[in-house]
Amino acid sequence: MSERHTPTLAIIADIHGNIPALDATLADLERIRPDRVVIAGDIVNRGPQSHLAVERVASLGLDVISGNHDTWLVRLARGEGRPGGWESSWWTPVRRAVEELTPDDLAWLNALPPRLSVTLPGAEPLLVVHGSPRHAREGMGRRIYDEQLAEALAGVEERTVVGAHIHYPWERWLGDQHVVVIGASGCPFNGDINAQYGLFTWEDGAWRFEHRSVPYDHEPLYTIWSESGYLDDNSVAAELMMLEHRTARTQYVPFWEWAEERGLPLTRASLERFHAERTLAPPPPWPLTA
Ligand SMILES: [Mn+2]
Repeated sequence: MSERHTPTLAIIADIHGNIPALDATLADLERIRPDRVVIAGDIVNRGPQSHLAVERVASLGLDVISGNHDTWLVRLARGEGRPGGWESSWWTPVRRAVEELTPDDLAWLNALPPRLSVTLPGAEPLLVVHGSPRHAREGMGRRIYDEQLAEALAGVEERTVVGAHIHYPWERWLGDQHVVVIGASGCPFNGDINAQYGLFTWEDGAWRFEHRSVPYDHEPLYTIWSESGYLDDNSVAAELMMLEHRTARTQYVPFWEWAEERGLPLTRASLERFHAERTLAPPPPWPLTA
C-alpha cells in the first residue's frame, strides 16, 4: 500500500530587505520540500536590501501577495503621500529603500495582489493575507478583540486564515475559523532573532500550524547595513531598525509614538531619554499555554 501524501504549505512574510534571513528560510525549506511556498508580503523596507529582496523573490516564481510596506514604497516612489520632513535624517532609511527600487521592481510590486486563496489537492482552501482580510495594516494577533476580528473576517469562506504583519507568531480560533499569524523572516519582534516562517500540514481534516525558527549569521547583514549608506546622516531611525534586529523587539514605531505623544523631536537626545525611561514589556508568550 502506498503512503498517502500529506499536503504541506510554507508561508514566509516580512522579509524586509534582509537577504541573509531569506536565504536561511529557503535553506530550511530545501530540506522540508513543502508542496507550495507563498510569500505573504513586506518584502521591502526596514532592512538594507530592498532591491535585492524584490529581485530574489521575483526570481523564485512563487505566489506572492503585497504587504503594507510594499504598497507604501510604491506610493512614495511616485511622490505620493510623502511625510513631512521627508528629506530629514529620520526618513533616510526609507528614502534609501525607495531609491534602491528600479522601475521594474516598482512595477512588479505594484502588480501584487493583496490576498490569495491557496488550494492544494486533498486539503481545504486556506486564505493568505498580510494583515487581516480587510486591511494590510490590521494584525490578527493578541491586540485585536474577537468582535473586531469577526468584522475583519466578514465574508471570508475559508476556515483557515493566515496573516503576518505583527512580526510574532499567534494562533486563535473564532467560531470554526482558525486564524494564524506567522513569525517574521527578516525582522521578528518576538525576542527571537532567528528567521521565522509558518509551515502548514493538512492532518485529520484541518490545517496544523508549525512555527519555524531558523538560526543564521547576522554579521553579514550588519556589514551590508554599514556599507550600504543606510547609517549615513547619523539617522536615528536607521539605528533603531538595526537595534530591532539585534533585540528582535519593536523599537522604531514605539520610539516614534513615544516622541509624538510628548511633542519631542525625533532626535538622538530624545532617543536617549526614550531608552532611559522605557521599560520593555516581555515578549509575547509562545507557544500559547492554557
Ligand atoms: Mn512587516
